[in-house]
Order: sequence, then structure tokens, then C-alpha cells
Amino acid sequence: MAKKQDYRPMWTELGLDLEGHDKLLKMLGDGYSEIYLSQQNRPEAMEYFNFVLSEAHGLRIKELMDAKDEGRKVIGSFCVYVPEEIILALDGISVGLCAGAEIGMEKAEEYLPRNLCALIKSFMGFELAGLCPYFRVCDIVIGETTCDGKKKAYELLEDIKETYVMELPQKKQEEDRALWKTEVLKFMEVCEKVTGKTLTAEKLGEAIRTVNDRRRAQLRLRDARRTSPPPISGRDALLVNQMAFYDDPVRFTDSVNKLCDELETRAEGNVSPGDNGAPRVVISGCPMALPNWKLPFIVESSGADIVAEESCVGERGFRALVDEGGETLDEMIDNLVDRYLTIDCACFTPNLERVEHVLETSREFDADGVIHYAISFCTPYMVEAKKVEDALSKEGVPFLKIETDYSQGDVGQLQTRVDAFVEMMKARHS
Ligand code: BJ8
Repeated sequence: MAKKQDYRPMWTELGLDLEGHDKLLKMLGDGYSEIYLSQQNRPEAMEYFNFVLSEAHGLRIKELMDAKDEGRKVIGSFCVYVPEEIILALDGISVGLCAGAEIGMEKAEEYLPRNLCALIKSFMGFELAGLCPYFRVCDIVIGETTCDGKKKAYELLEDIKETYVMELPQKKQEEDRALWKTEVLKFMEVCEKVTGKTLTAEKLGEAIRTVNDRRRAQLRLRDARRTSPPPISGRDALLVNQMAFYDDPVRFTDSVNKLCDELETRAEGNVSPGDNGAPRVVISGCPMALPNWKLPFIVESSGADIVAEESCVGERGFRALVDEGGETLDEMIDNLVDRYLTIDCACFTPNLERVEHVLETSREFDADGVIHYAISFCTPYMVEAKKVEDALSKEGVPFLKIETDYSQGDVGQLQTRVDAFVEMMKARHS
């Protein structure tokens, strides 16, 4: 058997707290065994994603370090509004930095209030406690003015890491689009400065196709879950979409397409990791950043199938493609501007497209119910839940609203609520 590579010298070079990092890896490994490896009848092609997860802090970081040695730059971000095509077109590497674990929170709370969204505390805690090699490998991180918690946290982040913040409009009128285009152009200039390269139409066109190909593969995975029973569990599909933020885009696309080949065959033969006739659930709301698997595990342990995620680590993040028709740089930038402005984050007002998308997804996936997931203290999604609930109730779709953080303290209580919801959906079936 090949000897496992020792990455500790690399982690030391990156300035990680090795003791804390060991704890994080142990927590990740234990959680993964319990939540993922214990599943029956998983698609074989998930083996690749097992490997990517196992090497997320090892081989992938080494690849990034090697790329940096060759002169490439690594640019981190926290939001799907950051146009990664521009990074890629400048030969940079884009990585997602949102974090989904409780470890590091204590450190974060030395800087941030306790009653703040766990996603923000987690990414700040990961950096402050020296737990995240992705943060350390980044040449610059890109923030954005979405929710108040994030934009104020970036002011603190600036003191410890080179940070650039894109301004996002709050509405989607003509003047907001003009502001957004200016911001995309400013972002382009920042990336050109960091990478030392100049954006060309040819390179941007290639990058648009590369990222679109990845989105097409994710859409194919989405579509494969429409069958009943679904050929893949919701937690596995979530894992794949979480990996999209870390893996090399071309390799990832290829692996997702291989997975989809297998899923399409499984669907024909009715092969599924779940039970035939299990209630079908759509999860809608806040993104679940790696390794936030708490709610999907609870839902699927209750005997329901998660068939879609209306989330940024889900179809909100890859639903729309960039128009590939542009020829000049300006046309391509316009196409990027338009595509990114279609994203229906609850930080926008009004945001009725999202409500419509939840309804469409619930119809298309023949959902027996929708679970609305908000991270505690996430005001935009917590408030918007009411509009989503009202729209679903008009169509008679059962709705469950969950607010939770990354701690395990409420698992029992959540399990009880989700069990009752699943039983209610089963009773409507029979
Ligand atoms: S486009 S959802 S990735 S901002 S959960 S930090 S909103 S308080 S993550 Fe997001 Fe971009 Fe919107 Fe998507 Fe704030 Fe809410 Fe926390 Fe959030």
C-alpha cells in the first residue's frame, strides 16, 4: 500500500495551528464516516468525491501551492456573486472560503458577537484559529456587500488578510445593473493587478465555457434526481456541490459527468440508496458550506429523500449559465453582469424570483414538502421564509421552517420536529 503523504510540513509552512487542525480533521473524518460512508447502495462514482474530501487539506492544497510556485494566484471568495470566470481567465484559481463547522467559533467570538450567523463566525474562526489552509494559500480574498454581518466582518478581515470588497446593489433596476457592471469591471482590474495579467476576450470566452460546463454537469446531476426513487442521496448530491468550490473545474466536471452516467443507469433500474416511496423533500434557504451536513443527515435519517436544494450550494448557484455568444470583451462582461444579476439571494429586495423558483422546484421534483433552512441570525432568509411559506401553502405544499446553527446541541429537538414532518407527509400519501 502506498505510504500516506505527510502534509504537516506544508501545514506548518502555511502557519496552521497543527493541534487545532488535527482536531478539525478528526471531526471531519468521524462525521464523514457516520454520515456518508455508512450509507447503503451509494453510487460507485462517489469514490472520487470520497477521495477529494479525504485530500481536501492535503493533495488539493499541495496542488494550489505548486500552482503558486509556477506563478499562478489563488483568489478566495465567500459568495456566488463573485464572477469566477474572470479569475480563471487570468490564469488564477478560485476557491470558496465559506465554512460550515463549529470548530474555531470561540476564537471568532473574541472578535464577533455571539448572536451572528454561524457561517460568518465559522469562516472568521477558521482563519483566526489557523485552521483553514485555503485561507492561508489565498493571495487575496474577495468580499461582497450582501448581508450586514458579512460586510461588517470583512472590515475586520481586512486587518488580517488582503481583502477586496465588491459592492452589490440591493435591487435589480437599470441603475443597479449599471452599478453592478462598474463593480465587475473594478473586480477585473483588481484581479489583473493581483495576477499581473491582462484579460482578453479569448481567455474570458474559454473561462466562460469552462465554468458553464461545470454548471451543465451540476444541472445534469440535479435532473438525475427527478426520478422516484432518486438514484443518489441528498447528502451525496450536496457533497458534490460543496466540492465544486474547491476542486479543479475541469476535473470536477468530468467526475460529475461520470457520476451522472452511473445515476442515469441506476434510475432506469430503480436503484436508490433510499426506500421506494419515501417522501420527497426540497430544502430551501441558506447555503450549507462544507462540512455542514447536519440537517440533510437528520432529514434522511427520518426516512425522507432530499431531491433538490434551492440554495447557493445547490441550484441557486448553478441554475443560470452565462450567454456564450459574446465576441468582444465588453460583450462578454455584459453577459457576466446579466447572468450574475439573475441570482436570487434574499439580500435583494424585492426578491420574488426566489419564491417563484421554490415553487417551480417543488412542482418539478414532485415534492411532498419543503423544509426552509435558515442559519440562526440570518435575517434575510429568516424574514423571506414567510413569503416562501405563503406561496407554498397556496399550493398545498407542506412547509417546515428550521433555524439552527452549526452546534450539535439541538440535534435531538430537530430530529423530533423533522420526524413529525416526515410522518405527516407519509400520512398524506397513504
Ligand atoms: S448569494 S446566500 S452565498 S450572500 S447565511 S452570511 S446571507 S447571514 S451566505 Fe450567501 Fe452570496 Fe446570498 Fe448566496 Fe449572511 Fe445569511 Fe449568514 Fe449568508
